[in-house]
Amino acid sequence: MDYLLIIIASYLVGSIPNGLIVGKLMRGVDLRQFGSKNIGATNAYRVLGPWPAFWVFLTDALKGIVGVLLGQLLSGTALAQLAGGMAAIAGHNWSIYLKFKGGRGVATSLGVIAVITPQATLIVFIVWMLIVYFTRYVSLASIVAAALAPVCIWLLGGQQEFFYFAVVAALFVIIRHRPNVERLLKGEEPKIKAAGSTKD
Ligand code: NKO
Repeated sequence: MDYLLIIIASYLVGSIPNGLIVGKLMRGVDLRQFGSKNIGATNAYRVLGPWPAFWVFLTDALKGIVGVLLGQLLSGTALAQLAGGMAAIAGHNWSIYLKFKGGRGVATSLGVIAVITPQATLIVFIVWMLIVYFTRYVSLASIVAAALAPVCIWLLGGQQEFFYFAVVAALFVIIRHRPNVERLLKGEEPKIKAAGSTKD
């Protein structure tokens, strides 16, 4: 019963489309119609600019944190925390408010692992930043960072449940980036510009 409540509550929280809300509130723009048409922080940056992107990232990551905390509050076991986190990610990716469409789950997954394994989170975040800096492909950075998460947890000797959770979360991130992967392979994925840059 606890688990059902944790999963439903976290799924509903995860479903909140922050990218859509921030876009509408701050710029009167529907992110689903511009750029990559994704509702994540990257497309918010691309279409709306750095500040809206910051808010989308923060609130999307917060949904993952809230999922874990709901598991903590309503049950307390590691498994319940992971169930809450996973339900929040699923809500973000397949939102009940968006006819089961949604985002890629990168920021929300980061929120979850930030609570359960801060050390591994720091490493994957740094790797993500380096890949974005050197290649300018955010999608590539997210895919590599996600794949690295379970490896880091394993190398750091984290709990086995955390490792399995990270494998599934990484697979979610990767499958949600399918359109990006197709564009990357065709050499058509747009690179992200540095803030304030006038270069294409
Ligand atoms: O619009 O399709 P797009 O080009 O926007 O976007 C591709 C992008 C989508 O993701 C986002 C979220 C950006 C969040 C920035 C912080 C990232 C830190 C990354 C760590 C990855 C952790 C995954 C953990 C899995 C277990 O990719």
